[in-house]
Amino acid sequence: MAIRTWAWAVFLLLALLSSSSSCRAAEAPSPQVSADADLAAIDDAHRTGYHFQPPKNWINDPNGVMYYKGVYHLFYQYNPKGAVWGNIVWAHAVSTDLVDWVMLPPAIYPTAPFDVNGCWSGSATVLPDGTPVIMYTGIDGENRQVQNVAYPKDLSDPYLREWVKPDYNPVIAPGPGMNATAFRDPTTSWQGPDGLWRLVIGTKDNHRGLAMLYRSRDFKRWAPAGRALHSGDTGMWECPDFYPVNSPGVGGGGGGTKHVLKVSLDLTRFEYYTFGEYDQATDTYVPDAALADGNDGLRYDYGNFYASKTFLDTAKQRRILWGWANESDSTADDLRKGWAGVQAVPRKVWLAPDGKQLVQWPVVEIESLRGNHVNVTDTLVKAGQHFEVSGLASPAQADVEASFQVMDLDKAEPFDPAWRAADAQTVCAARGAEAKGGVGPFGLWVLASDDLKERTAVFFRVFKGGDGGKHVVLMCNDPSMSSHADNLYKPTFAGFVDVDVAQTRGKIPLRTLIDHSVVESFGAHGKTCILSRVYPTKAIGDEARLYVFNNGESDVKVTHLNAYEIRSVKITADVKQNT
Ligand code: DQQ
Repeated sequence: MAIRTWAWAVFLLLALLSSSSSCRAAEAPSPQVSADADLAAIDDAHRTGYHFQPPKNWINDPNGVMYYKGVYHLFYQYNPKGAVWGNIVWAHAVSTDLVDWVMLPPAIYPTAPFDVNGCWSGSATVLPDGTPVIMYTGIDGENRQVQNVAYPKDLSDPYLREWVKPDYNPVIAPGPGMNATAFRDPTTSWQGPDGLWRLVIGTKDNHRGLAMLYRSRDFKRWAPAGRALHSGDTGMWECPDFYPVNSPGVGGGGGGTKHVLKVSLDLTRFEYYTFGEYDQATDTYVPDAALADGNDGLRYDYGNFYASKTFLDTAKQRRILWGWANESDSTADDLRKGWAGVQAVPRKVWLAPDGKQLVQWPVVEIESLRGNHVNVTDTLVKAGQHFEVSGLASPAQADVEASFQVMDLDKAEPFDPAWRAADAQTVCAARGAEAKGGVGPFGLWVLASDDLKERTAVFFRVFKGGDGGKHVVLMCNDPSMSSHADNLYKPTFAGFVDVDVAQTRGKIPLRTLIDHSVVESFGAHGKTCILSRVYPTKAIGDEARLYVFNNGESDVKVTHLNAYEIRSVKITADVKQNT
């Protein structure tokens, strides 16, 4: 016993000596080491807790999203070799609840002449017998963009781990006169009354973006319809998506089905959609007359959200939308971080009851992540005031649902007629969160530091004198003060919100999902959505704060606000990989 005590004393002494020497080392680090360590900690603090991202490397478009045998599949564009775009394969993750994910090995990667230079975006179709088939763009040996099919190797595996590419690929190649380097991203297929399958592929003819229609009886031989389902003077159309939504019966009609066509614009990197009538017999699509193509078109999201894709969740009879959010930092930042790109939370999407636009909402499963919450009710925020919503352990990973009520709509400034031709982003850039107004800006400061020098504003402004004398509601995301770091892209994002504030007695609801470097907001119950990427240096982890602010002349009441902590999702490796 005595020897043991003695041995312990020697051990402790040695341990103390070694720890004090390592302490000394820690007290006087070389400035470079310390700066690197600080940067690494900040980089780590920007990784998301519940927005999907793999442990490392570059990701972009969601691909082939589907539901199969009780499992949700998310494939996505992935560079297995680094944090910049390149070496593109289809990475694969599965989930039973759209919340926790199992990471699987890449499902589709270059193996054959028809995809030797990359496996780009595409879609999944579940055939009537339950067999899923993937159609994706392969970059062939001549760098042409061709469309290939892949089938599961083992239909009894609900994870669909392995995929087989038949030798008869490619099944669609660019025809004579077509632009072979702009011919990609096939949609999910649909079957017409004649039994033929249809799909569209994004392409361009000079500056005209096109959704080219193809037909097939057997999913193997595809014939061009020789025309576009729709086109627009917008440059290349990437990642088209075409799907039906049920219309509840606008204007007293009996309801019916509208078809949505969404495209991603390569030139501007934003997406827009139209919806209208699709005649199955003639394969014609006519968007509703009120809906614009291009810059003035409706968007799923007025922020950082691209290459999106929907699928029908047959388990819950809902349509789910996935979209990619790129980084807004520099390539050098991404290389240092070792990762780039996240997916927005999956959103349910449907047609608004008034038939004027689509509405989106985070899938209800996300709410299972909610933990502790704080609540604010009927709290007046006077002109120029703000208050902190305290009590959450970390508002850097939170879900905030609030409703604001404008107390004096008469204070709304007139809508400048010069803004009529402008988009919301231009208006909001001219009148950012710091510019005092009549009604607004009011809303949230998220990912804010306690000295408020870092903060991202999500807010509304209300103007009067819009069309028909109605108020105009603008929703903005202003990241101009979001970070002390340099070399960040900090665009002000904005969308108009179709809410008649005179009817709602000045009430405008807002939900914001905060996830370290993601601020994803849903205005007016999902009518206007804005996702933004920000990189605070102080407002990270437990140091982040959440505030309500009002920089307008009219008082604003927070009629209710619930802020929830959100637990991190579980991202696990596939157990079968280790066996
Ligand atoms: N990303 C893919 C293309 C697609 C683009 C390549 C959109 O198939 O057009 O990674 O982000």
